[in-house]
Amino acid sequence: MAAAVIAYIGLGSNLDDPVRQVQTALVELGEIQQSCLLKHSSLYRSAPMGRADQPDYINAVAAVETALAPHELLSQLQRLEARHQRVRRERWGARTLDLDLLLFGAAVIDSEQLCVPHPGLAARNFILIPLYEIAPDLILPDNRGLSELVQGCPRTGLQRLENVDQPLS
Ligand code: PH2
Ligand code: MG
Ligand code: MG
Repeated sequence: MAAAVIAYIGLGSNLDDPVRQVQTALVELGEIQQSCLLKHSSLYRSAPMGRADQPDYINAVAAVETALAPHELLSQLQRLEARHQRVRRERWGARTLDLDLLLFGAAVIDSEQLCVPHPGLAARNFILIPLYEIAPDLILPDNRGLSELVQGCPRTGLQRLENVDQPLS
């Protein structure tokens, strides 16, 4: 693979057997062209952010090494979402699979289609805690250490799942 970078991807699902949605998506991330799945976190159950009248989410974070450009990776992620019959109904509403490009190496991108680092990263425990599990020494493009962010992050509503298959282990 030429000039590869490490991208971190947040996975989330709260519809149609969310554990299976996330497990399948982890395997599919490893099948993206010019990319390989390096690591993934445990699966976590998390209380919904946004509307409270929706099921809990299953969340995880994956590290993917890729030679794709950021927008190419984004379109691969959108293809996978579509394969999971993701229908975009409303912002922060229930979904079968959400794949968010959280970080792309040290890149800072602010385009119409893509904002990296993901704007919600520093404020969401269901991203920070799984990310910390696989990349405790990570430094964000703005030079903040992930460990600092995790220290100030409440664990409220977040539970690591112990007894489910973890595709890479
Ligand atoms: N994603 C959302 C809206 N709310 N809540 C949790 N706990 N986890 C998510 O992944 C999530 C959410 C929209 O992307
Ligand atoms: Mg999201
Ligand atoms: Mg999304």
